[in-house]
Amino acid sequence: MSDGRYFFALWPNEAVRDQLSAVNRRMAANGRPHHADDLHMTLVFLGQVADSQLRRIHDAADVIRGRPFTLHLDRTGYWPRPRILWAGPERTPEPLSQLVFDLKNNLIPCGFEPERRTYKPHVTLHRKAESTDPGKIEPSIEWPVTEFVLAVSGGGAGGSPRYRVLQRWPLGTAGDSLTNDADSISVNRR
Ligand code: 2AM
Repeated sequence: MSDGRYFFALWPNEAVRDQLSAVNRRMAANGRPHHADDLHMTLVFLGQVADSQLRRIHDAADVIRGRPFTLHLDRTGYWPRPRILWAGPERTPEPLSQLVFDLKNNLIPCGFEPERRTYKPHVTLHRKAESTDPGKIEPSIEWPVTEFVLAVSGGGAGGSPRYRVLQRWPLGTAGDSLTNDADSISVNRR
């Protein structure tokens, strides 16, 4: 069992990340802002994973086809109990719901119980945030989603990013995966 907590997510490109960071700065929510490189939208949270499960988790993602789509991040919100300030879409696009559904479904044979709570797409901007005045993001942030990733938590010391992207899968082409080893990105065809 490795120490990190694993999750499938959407990871923003640089332009989207910069716009999210700008919204975060404008909200000035005190608390702990996420490092810009950590901004992401979780699809399915896995938690700790046994080494023996990792191969099967990759296999579950390999067969996802999905469709590219655009995510309109048009609002911020605040959840008082976890004190999280987030950005998200007013409406969940159907290809996003389908992607989450397919991932959860494919992960059942790997031993993961699907989360029962309704999926609420959000990008956490700030933790331990003071109550802020959530509202619309105008103009909305247009996020062209063309891939999903497997990421793991573990860093975060000394203000460095907390999360690391392990692997990327393009949407629309089942069976191809993009590995992201340090700074080199290559395409694996199985
Ligand atoms: P959050 O941003 O709403 O806290 C890595 O920790 C990612 O997984 C974060 O995006 C976090 O969501 C999410 N996450 C952490 N613990 C979780 C849990 N128990 N259930 C669902 N998602 C979780």
